[in-house]
Amino acid sequence: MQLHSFFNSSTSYRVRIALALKGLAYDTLPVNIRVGEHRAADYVANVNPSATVPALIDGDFRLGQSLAIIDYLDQTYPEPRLIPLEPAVRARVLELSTLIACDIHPVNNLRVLRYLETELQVTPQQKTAWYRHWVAQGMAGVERLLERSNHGPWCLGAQPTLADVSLVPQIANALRMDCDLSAYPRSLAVYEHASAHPAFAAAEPQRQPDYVA
Ligand SMILES: N[C@@H](CCC(=O)N[C@@H](CS)C(=O)NCC(=O)O)C(=O)O
Repeated sequence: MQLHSFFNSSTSYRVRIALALKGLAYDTLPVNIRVGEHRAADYVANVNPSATVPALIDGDFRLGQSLAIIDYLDQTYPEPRLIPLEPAVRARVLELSTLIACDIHPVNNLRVLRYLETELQVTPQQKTAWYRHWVAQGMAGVERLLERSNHGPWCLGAQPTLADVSLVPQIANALRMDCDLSAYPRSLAVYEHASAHPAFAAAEPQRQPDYVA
């Protein structure tokens, strides 16, 4: 398998964690989103019509959208399962994962931040305020979900799931942007626990071949 990935992309980070948890070997094909490689005509036409990273190549099969990729991996390589089968547990995992993937990540994505800067001409301070506002609002929701359902050490039980795979990159991004996360102790405890896990560590941005400091 091959993964079109950018080291600092949290959606690529999700897929890297899933691949590592499942012990699947893959080659990284770096796509530098800072210089717009994800919008190159060939990439959009032949790899990922969403014009984003990540994209997975498995033989002739090409797939974008991190949650769809992880679901595909879960169907094709079910051990360990990241999206549980039992309906109520599965729903809890998807509830937490989609809060991150659909509510927090999209409003703080690179293209949104660049639009704020270049089209709406907000100041750097306003851009940072925007970023931190949506992290705070979203992470408060994550923390409330964990207060209801988290008994540690992972988000929803004794094994990592898509919820952890989604949460860890989101927290890593928020820390990189100097967000104050002290109000989310359960989320931070999961993050600390995951950081010591080899699969989560292997997927970290600084361990990727395209990493630049
Ligand atoms: N919903 C998509 C989002 C993909 C996405 O937006 N990825 C970001 C990197 S984390 C990207 O390619 N950004 C490029 C841009 O915003 O121009 C997924 O989960 O794969």
